[in-house]
Amino acid sequence: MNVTQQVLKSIKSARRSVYINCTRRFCASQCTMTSRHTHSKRIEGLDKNVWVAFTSVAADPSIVNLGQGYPDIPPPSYVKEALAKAASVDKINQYTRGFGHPSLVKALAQVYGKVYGRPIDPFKDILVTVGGYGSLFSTMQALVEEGDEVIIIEPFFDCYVPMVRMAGAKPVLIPLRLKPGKKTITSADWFLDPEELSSKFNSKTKAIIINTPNNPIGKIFSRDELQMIADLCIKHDTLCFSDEVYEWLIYRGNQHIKIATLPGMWDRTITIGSAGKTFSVTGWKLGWSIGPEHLMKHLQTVMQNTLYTCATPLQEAVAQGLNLNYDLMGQPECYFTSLAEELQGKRDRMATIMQEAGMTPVIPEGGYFMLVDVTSLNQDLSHMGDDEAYDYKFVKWMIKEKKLAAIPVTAFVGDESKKDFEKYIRFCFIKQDETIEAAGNILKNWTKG
Ligand code: IK2
Repeated sequence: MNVTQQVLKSIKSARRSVYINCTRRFCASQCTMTSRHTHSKRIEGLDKNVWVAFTSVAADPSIVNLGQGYPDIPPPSYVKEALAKAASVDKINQYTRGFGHPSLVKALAQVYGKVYGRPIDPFKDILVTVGGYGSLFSTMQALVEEGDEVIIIEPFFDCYVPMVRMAGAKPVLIPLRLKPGKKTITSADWFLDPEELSSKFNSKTKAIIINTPNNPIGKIFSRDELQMIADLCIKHDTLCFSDEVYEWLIYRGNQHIKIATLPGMWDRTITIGSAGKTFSVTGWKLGWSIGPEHLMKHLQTVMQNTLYTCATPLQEAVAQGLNLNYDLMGQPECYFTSLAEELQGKRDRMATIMQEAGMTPVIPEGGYFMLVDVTSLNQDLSHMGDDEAYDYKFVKWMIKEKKLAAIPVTAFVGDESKKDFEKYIRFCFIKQDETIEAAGNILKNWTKG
């Protein structure tokens, strides 16, 4: 065979294998696509997703689902009523201002002006997007680029790493470490080593992402910890992306501090919020970024060229919910604080259930998740092979055999930290008391057996 024949043969065989892949994946009949159309480099290796993998169980009513973080308690009736009313007004069913419906950005500016203790410009300092996800995405796309490094604290909300990668940058991971030798573990026992953190900053560092209260641990970063992070941001002239979607869910004895309020930080911080988490309406998928105009204008550029605008009736209803609660701030009826009061009892009940079942919970200071160490159950899962982390196998086994769903915690860490987190699973406790008790019964019978 001469060279030309060899080249033709290899092209033919490459085409054949692409054809086979294509027909398997998407084409019902004949496919003439070449391999350069399979996927873009920016999504290489990002095809696995814990929510896609584990949320299908939610559809099975026989499973007690303490997995994905959404409430099964009802949202406040006034936001539902506001939505129905908004949808009955013809004008509100049409496009609105791209960067945020005027009544919503004004309401946000009012509420957060009070929280930050500084005026927030509704039209320049705020961008309304599709959920906290949309805020994170527009932040990364607008401010992070090829060659940059972005520091991410483990365990982290799982989309940070793919979003940094999709922006062409390198995620640099640093784990929270557990103080040794404590009997009752709270999320405050997980800490950042200052020297280790400092070693992660260099001239390529574009930003650090923090999440307080943290998902999945529930850690609320203290003022000292935030100051340490702020000092490093200022020293290395980096940005801070602060994911605060659980900002209102703070349990007694704790305080949520916005890093953007520390000296020198407003100018370099984008803070991410979520209507879904604020009003227990996760299906509404409305969120916002707040920050200085010189950064926000770039996020707005991303928005105007991608999604353009968000659903008007939803924005109107959230605006009304915010205005109503603005007037109640500081009073027990205010939903921003009353929800945390309600959840405090659920958190404590959940911790008791886990302890009675012989497991070690990490008591969260905020948010609506609880990590549980399942080591003491000694569940042998060797029959499930060893190509997955223990927590993945444990949760899959628990869903199948015990009809109880949780989320494996190694979904929230990088490869190097998997060994340190694979004995933890995450339970969500923004659930009706009956749901929590149903989980308790499963655990009681299981450990008795
Ligand atoms: N940031 C964090 C820290 C989140 O937890 C979420 C919501 N995800 O929760 C699902 C789960 O962990 O089970 C978001 C951002 C995204 O918020 P939104 O739902 O408003 O897009």
